[in-house]
Amino acid sequence: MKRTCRGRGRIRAGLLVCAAVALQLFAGAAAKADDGYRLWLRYDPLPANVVKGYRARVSSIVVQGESPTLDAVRTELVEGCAGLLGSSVPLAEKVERDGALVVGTPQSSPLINGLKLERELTALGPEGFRIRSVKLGGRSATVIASRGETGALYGAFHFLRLMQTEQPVGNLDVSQRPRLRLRVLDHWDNLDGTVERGYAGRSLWDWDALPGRVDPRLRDYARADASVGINGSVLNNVNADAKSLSAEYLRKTKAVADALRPYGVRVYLSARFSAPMELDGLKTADPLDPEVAGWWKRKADEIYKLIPDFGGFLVKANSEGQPGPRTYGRDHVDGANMLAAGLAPHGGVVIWRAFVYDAKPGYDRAAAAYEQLQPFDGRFAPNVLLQVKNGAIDFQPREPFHPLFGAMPKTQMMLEAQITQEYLGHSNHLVFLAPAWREVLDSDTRAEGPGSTVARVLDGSLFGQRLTGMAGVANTGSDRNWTGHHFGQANWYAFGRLAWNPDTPPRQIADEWIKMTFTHDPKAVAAVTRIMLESHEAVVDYMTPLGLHHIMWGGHHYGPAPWENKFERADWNPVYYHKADAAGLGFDRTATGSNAVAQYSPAVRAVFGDPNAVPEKYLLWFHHVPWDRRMRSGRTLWDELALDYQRGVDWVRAARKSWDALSGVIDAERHAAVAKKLEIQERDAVAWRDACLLYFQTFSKRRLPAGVERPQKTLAEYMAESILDEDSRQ
Ligand code: GCV
Repeated sequence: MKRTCRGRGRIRAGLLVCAAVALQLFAGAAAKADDGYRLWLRYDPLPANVVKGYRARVSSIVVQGESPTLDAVRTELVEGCAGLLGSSVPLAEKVERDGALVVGTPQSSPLINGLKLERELTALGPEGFRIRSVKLGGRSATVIASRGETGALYGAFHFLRLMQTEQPVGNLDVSQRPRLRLRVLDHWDNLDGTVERGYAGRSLWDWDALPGRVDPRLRDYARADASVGINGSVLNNVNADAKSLSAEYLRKTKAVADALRPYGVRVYLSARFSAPMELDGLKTADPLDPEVAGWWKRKADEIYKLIPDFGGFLVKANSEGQPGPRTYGRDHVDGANMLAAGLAPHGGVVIWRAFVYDAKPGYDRAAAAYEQLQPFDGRFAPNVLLQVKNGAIDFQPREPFHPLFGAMPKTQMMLEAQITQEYLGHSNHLVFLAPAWREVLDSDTRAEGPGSTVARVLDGSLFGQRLTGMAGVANTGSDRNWTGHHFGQANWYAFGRLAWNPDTPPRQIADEWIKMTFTHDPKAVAAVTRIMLESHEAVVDYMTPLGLHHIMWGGHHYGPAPWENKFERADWNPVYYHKADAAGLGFDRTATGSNAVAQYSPAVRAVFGDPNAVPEKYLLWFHHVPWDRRMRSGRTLWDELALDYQRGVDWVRAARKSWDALSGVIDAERHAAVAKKLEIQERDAVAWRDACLLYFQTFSKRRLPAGVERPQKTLAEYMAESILDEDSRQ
């Protein structure tokens, strides 16, 4: 990558280069300033009175030392400060006036070295940072220091965020370190440029053009990641093509790794378990075969020669048709540990997915992962992590926490969240996912008594796991605004913020993101915050209230199809999940049914397993209950269900009104784009309500309660075709 903003003796020249680079950053953004390309790193000028306060604090930028990451720090601060403050802030070699911003590590910066911060920086680790207002040689300065250059970059982004959100920067004393070590985006990107479950255009990686041409957009991707602390990127789909491990594709991956590295983003690859057979004609991929183990070891050596900081392999094994150790009569531990042995000498990890389920007749899919993996607790190698989806089915609008959390104390466990909205209206519906993720993170597994939250399983404070992490299935693509829906950007942002600190309140995340992305207008911020914070609950209301799940149209998973029963595999059919009949609704996972509830610790089981104790939001997940069951509101189940669906529709209408009222505050282009999406969302919410209620009514045989609108179409019409039409694809 081209070096920018050089140091000693070349400050003026460096500044010009920086300014040029600054203009190039988000090149093309200039043509359409508010097309969403700049994400939350817009750096548009702050109001004059705010700038006045910051000017004295930010009068020069001092980043001593030379490296691609330090260049990135310089470039970001030069552009960010110039943009926010409305005029350039010079780079300097030393502190010559009040208001210097001094950034770096004790190794790179004699100024920072002189501050004797080693002990505190060591405690914060190479990605943590310290920001302090200090006196340097009698001048006031702000120091952003870290033990590692990536930490210094994170600190620079933190400082910029303070200004972007108009926070005081006068008397700073901030210490931060990430709670989780691996903060990774999983891209389900195929080598042909398509993205599985991607709704924002094509893949960001142009495999055909790589390694010769590296899209400059990759740097903006890396900047966005770094700005929220994301430090890893799995480039290819977990439904992996063995070719991604071929010498040809590894050279392409190296080019991507080189582009992301300055921003602290390491690349990982999804590994197809049968790759030794497909790439080199081995007779088997049996993990206990020495030839196979040797192949993987040599492959790891080959990769690390090209990419010394390669993160490791993500593996979907023996799931949905993918090969794995069980294909060869071995188990998950045999498979994961064999791969781990090849990566260990290089410091790489294996991220083994727990999304495994078999097509056994009469079983409960929600119980499958636990059955298959829990018995292996304590047997995975030290560089293996088990990546567990938030719930036991599959990224549903709402799921109770996965029973594996808390059940494998001797296994290093990561959370897999889905940022892309496979089951949540694709890139058409406005759904802010931070509250949903917090619901899982805050869930109490009770594994070690009260307070044994999923967040504490993940960060190692409950069981002492050394490797920690969180992965998010990315929602990025080649669309100009990256995520299809402008509000999809908020979920990318929120994922990074929660992976950095799983305790971050969703309200804070929304507030920051809105101010950085849309507006500082207090009324508008309040209105948009409200829309965002309420949105997840509303989508659950109009899609799957009270614990319903997986009742989407098959295949594309967009829109309602609770009637669907066409797939050969029972557990791919909505009817398998809701079990509606004349007696009632819901999946009995108690002792009278599948007894999957027994996989939770006794204290949790006692709550989830009791229809009178379970939170009603999970009622139909665990229980089959009569249509006339009295709910806590005093209403019957049928009436409650119907009113929940209606409430979801009402919410979308109210959100549309609130959004319309912001037309003068939000720029016209993004305002109109979001308004159009909300229109689709309302149409879809109505379809969800009508289709589900009409269908469930064929079992309940009850009238719709007062307050629920008459359906707009007949059940036959809804069943005739999915709502994923041309409009829904935009
Ligand atoms: C990548 C669900 C999705 C699949 C996905 C799978 C997984 O089944 O529908 O597209 O495959 O989850 O997480 O592996």
